[in-house]
Amino acid sequence: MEATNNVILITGATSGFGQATARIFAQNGYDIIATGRRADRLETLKTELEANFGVSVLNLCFDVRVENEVNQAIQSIPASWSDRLSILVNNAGLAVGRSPIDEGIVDDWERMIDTNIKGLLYVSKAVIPFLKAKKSGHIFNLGSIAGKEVYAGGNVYCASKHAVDALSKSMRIDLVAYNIKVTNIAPGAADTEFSLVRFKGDQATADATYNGFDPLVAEDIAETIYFAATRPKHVTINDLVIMPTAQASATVFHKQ
Ligand code: NDP
Ligand code: 8X3
Repeated sequence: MEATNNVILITGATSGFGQATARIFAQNGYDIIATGRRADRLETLKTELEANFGVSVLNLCFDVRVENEVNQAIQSIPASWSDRLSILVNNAGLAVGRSPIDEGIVDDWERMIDTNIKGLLYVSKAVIPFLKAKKSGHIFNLGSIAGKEVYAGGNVYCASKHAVDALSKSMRIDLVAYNIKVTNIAPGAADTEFSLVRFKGDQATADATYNGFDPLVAEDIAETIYFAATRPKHVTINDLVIMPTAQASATVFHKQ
């Protein structure tokens, strides 16, 4: 039987926002293209989603920083999937370190710039032709409150998310003639693996990030993406800042 489900491609589906987004779209009948570097996690997710929701999951294991890996992976998508691809979620990203600018580690800077900016560009360039061909589609870019404001030690991460913010605005202009919606999602503090990655496996420091208040959870962002993706054809939600209730800005928290 010919597959008819819409398809969503999510980068960074092995954890956090990406994984929760895969789950909510699968629950609502989308076939999922799940990507990330950790193949074992992709396999576990595929087994779970196919068993629980009766959808199909195509796993693509690649590093968004490596342009030819991105291109090979995207070009390997069978036409029976790419023809139905309607949503791209550019979610893969990370912060590494939180040092004053002069104490920053160059390798950390490069990981953030290569993943958050260049990776998003490589994936977008490879996927957009599928959407353009259909003259419809929806791209979600995971920005951050760090793409709207800056904070001490946030320097390069904030710069990378300001770049995502600018790219969301630019993509919207470049793609409007093709009926392609672009939504920038800018969350505040969310309890995922983000802080564990930022603090290089230091669990105590990662946990301390969320002490004394209720942070966002991955499902809060997944539900928001699903809401924005299911507005009527003539409506685009351009930009959403989503904060924990106890967080008023990048730096102002009400902690108990
Ligand atoms: P997680 O660490 O839980 O998830 C990050 C995901 O990105 C993982 O699936 C990881 O997969 C993937 N990823 C990272 N580097 C690469 C790479 N080089 N190639 C392919 N995939 C990669 O973090 P979140 O879910 O919190 O973060 C998702 C996005 O949301 C990021 O862009 C982050 O900057 C942004 N964000 C997070 C906030 C937070 O407080 N949590 C707030 C605002 C924005 P794998 O390791 O398997 O490759
Ligand atoms: C992640 C949120 O405040 O740590 O983008 O930058 S923050």
